[in-house]
Order: sequence, then structure tokens, then C-alpha cells
Amino acid sequence: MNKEVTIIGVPMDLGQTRRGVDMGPSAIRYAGVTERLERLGYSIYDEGDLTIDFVHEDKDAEGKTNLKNLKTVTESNEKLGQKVDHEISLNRFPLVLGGDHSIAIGTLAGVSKHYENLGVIWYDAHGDLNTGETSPSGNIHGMSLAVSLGLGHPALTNIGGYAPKVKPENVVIIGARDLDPGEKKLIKEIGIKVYTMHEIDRLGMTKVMSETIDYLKERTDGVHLSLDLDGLDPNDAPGVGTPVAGGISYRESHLAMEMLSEANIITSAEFVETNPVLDQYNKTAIAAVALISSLFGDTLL
Ligand code: Z70
Ligand code: MN
Ligand code: MN
Ligand code: MN
Repeated sequence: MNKEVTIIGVPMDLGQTRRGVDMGPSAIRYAGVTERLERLGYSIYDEGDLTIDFVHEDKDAEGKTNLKNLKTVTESNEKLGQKVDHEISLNRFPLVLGGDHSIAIGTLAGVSKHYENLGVIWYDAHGDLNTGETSPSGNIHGMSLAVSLGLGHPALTNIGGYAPKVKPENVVIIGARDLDPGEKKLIKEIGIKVYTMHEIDRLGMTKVMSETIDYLKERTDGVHLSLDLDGLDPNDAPGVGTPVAGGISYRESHLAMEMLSEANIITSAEFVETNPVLDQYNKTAIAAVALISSLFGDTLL
């Protein structure tokens, strides 16, 4: 893996409605992410947190939308995309710390222009495949993968000045167990590869990851890992806004990260949805740091 790593914190909490996820980057730093990666021999450039400027929405203005905080989320993601793009130009690995999952829109806007065929691993209890039409909540963190596929509000799909960022056949979702009706329909229509909890139980994480790695290796020239901590079971990662029972265990998640590290396919990553306000003694941020460490090559021996 690239030995130079840029950490970018994104204290965004307006892609959903539980406050506190904006403190995720602090919690993950406090859990020792820099120290852990330095011990593994990486040079860390911690760029601090992106500034999130709240943009007032005029609810009565023309172009009314059910998307909550659309302007703030759009402008923040434009900024994040530029930052990520710049760091990759400096030949550094971008490690983005969220913040809610709406920030994947900006991360992917910055990453994808550097690849012909970017792969994405979406490690999440959710599909984040809603559009304004199918969303039950209006929360943009439930739309970020759809947006990156070019589906949804044009203000979001055009971030970075191009769309789409990813092709459906280059996406693998792992850990899904709470998909909305419109998301299930979309998955079938456009053919995204999904390993729900059923497949993880049935095949085991080893098989799920080896299949994922083989699949992405042969068709992509870079792979972004977008890891939503709510992909993990709430017992292992309680500090998330929307915990869903029956998730991926801490051990299975380590195995997944270790296999990605061995395969050496990951070229950018983000760890999102850590909410220290809802956490137990920073357990979720500590889990995030442990997983980051495995992803970057930490072994038990
Ligand atoms: C639901 C929606 C979601 C994350 C919850 C929930 C989406 N499908 N995403 N937590 N990270 O509102 O669209
Ligand atoms: Mn806040
Ligand atoms: Mn998510
Ligand atoms: Mn989720």
C-alpha cells in the first residue's frame, strides 16, 4: 500500500437527523489512528477537519426538494472532492473520517477521476441507494451510493463536474440487512453485487471476501472502501445513528480488512457514521481504528 497517507476529517452531520456524528473524526483521532498507522511505518499527513459551513435553505424557493440540507451537503461535498483529488495528485492515500455517509459523494468525486474503472466496496447495513423519489426519510446519507452511480438530484450527481463516478457492475455491497423497497428494485434493475447478511452467514466471510476480491481485481483499476460502522453488529459498534441488529461481527470485519490488505487492492478508504454521543466509552471509534489498522497491514504476529 501507498506509504503516504492523508487523513481528512469531515464533521458532517446534516446528511441525517441524529446530531453527534460530526464528532466522529475527533473520536477516531482520540482512539489513536495516527499512532497506529505510524507504528506500521506510514507517514501520516493529518489535514485536520474540513470546515462545514451551514447554508440556509429557503424552503419556499423554486426547485423545492424533499432532500434535507441539500445546499450544505452539496457544497461540503464539492469541497471534500477537491481536497481528495488534490491529495491523490500528491500521490497520497486518502483516508477520510466521517461524519455521516453523505460524505461518500465528495470522496468518490475526488477519487474517481483518477481511475478508468473504479471499484467500490460498500460495507454497510444499508444500501444508500435511495433517490429523492424512493427515500423514506429525505436523508442524503441514504442516497450517497445512488448519487455516485449518477442517480438522484442533479446538484449531487454533478458534484466534481462529472457523472457517474462509479459503474454499477464495479460495486460490491457487503453486510446489507435493511434495504428499502426502492433500493431492492434498483439493485435488481442495474445488477449490483450484494452480499447480504444471509450470504455472509451462508458462505462465511472468507468466501465473501475472496469472491469480492477476485471480482473487483479482474474488472477495476482501483478500489475504494466505504465502510459504514453500522455494517458491524450494534454489540460491537453501538455508536451509530441507525443500529440494525444481526450485523457483521468485529472478528469477521477484521478478517475482511486483513484479506483486503493481503490482496493489496484498496486505493482509498473512508470510515463513516461513528457517533460518539451514542457510543459506549468510544468503543465504536476504537473498533474503527482497529479495522483501519488491519486494512493497512497490521497482523497479529
Ligand atoms: C434509510 C434511508 C441509512 C445510513 C441509515 C436509511 C439509510 N434507507 N444510511 N444509515 N448510513 O433513510 O434512506
Ligand atoms: Mn452538529
Ligand atoms: Mn451508509
Ligand atoms: Mn448504514
